[in-house]
Amino acid sequence: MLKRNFKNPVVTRTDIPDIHPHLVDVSSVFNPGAIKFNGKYILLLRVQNRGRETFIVKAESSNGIDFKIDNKIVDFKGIEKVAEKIYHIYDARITRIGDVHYIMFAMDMDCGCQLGLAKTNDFEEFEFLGIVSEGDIRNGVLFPEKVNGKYLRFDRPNKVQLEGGPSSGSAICLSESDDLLKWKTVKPVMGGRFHYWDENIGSGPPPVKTREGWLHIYHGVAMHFASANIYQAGVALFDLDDPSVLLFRGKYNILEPRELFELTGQVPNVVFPSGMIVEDYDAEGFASLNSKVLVYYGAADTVVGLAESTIKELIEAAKQ
Ligand code: BMA
Repeated sequence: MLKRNFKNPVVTRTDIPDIHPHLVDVSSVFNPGAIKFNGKYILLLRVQNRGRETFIVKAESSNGIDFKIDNKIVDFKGIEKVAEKIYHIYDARITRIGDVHYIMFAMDMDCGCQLGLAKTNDFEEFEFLGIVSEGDIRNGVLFPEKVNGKYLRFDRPNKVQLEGGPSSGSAICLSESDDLLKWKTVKPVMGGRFHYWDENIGSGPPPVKTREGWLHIYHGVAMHFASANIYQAGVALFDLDDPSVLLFRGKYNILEPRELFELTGQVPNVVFPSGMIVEDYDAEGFASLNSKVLVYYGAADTVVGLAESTIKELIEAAKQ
């Protein structure tokens, strides 16, 4: 039900300039965070080199479709002070709270996957604020405002499926914090639906405030096929005053791998939504019903796709 942009994929490996010594003739670019800042569409891309190392690189556009890629790697100042080895940072999600933009990302470390938090005021300088998780966890997405006096996020604890293999999880949790640094799990708010399209799940882009609730796009993995897991996107609505309450959850996915660039690549059969830009908000800060919505997603862990919808259509899909 999301409509793909006809220029898809909108960012591919050949768009990434060589950034010596880390990024030369890169392998892939996917799972971007997205936000509109000073009228420009910003992506924080996950770029992977041939050593399968990943780096975050910024891209900018004036129309949301044609992106100019920075010729430097995002430097999260202060991250070098982390004593333990960080193998990768990836899958950045961007949330504006007040005038500050926060970036939450996954960090692969020996102790498992952690969530890191950084902030920026201008998308030029980035300050690393710390590791904001304990245990193996991924897909952390901050809410754009405090609710009942607390900062909130959705996150997704990993459960290891195969020894040494990729880990995923089947429950999205709500967590709360007073300072954005120390977090406490409130409770699991949405589980996987065994036998259907979303058996394992994780948050996509950060939740969006609408008159009908917190609108949340997430990814679901169908794991009951013989040779490949299928990653799709779906949508749910959570209560505005108590986001631990799931109001509606679409029965059908809203985007599934169909195009060749989604079906084949490093990891076949993957659409992984990670960035969402809402064009219009009303005077009280709610996303307008008729607002256009741009959803940026990683396709086959290889390229970046763009698909469009409206707030109204997404709410309807959640209620279906
Ligand atoms: C998930 C994460 C994503 C990745 C997806 C598909 O578990 O690792 O970063 O895009 O799998 O491989």
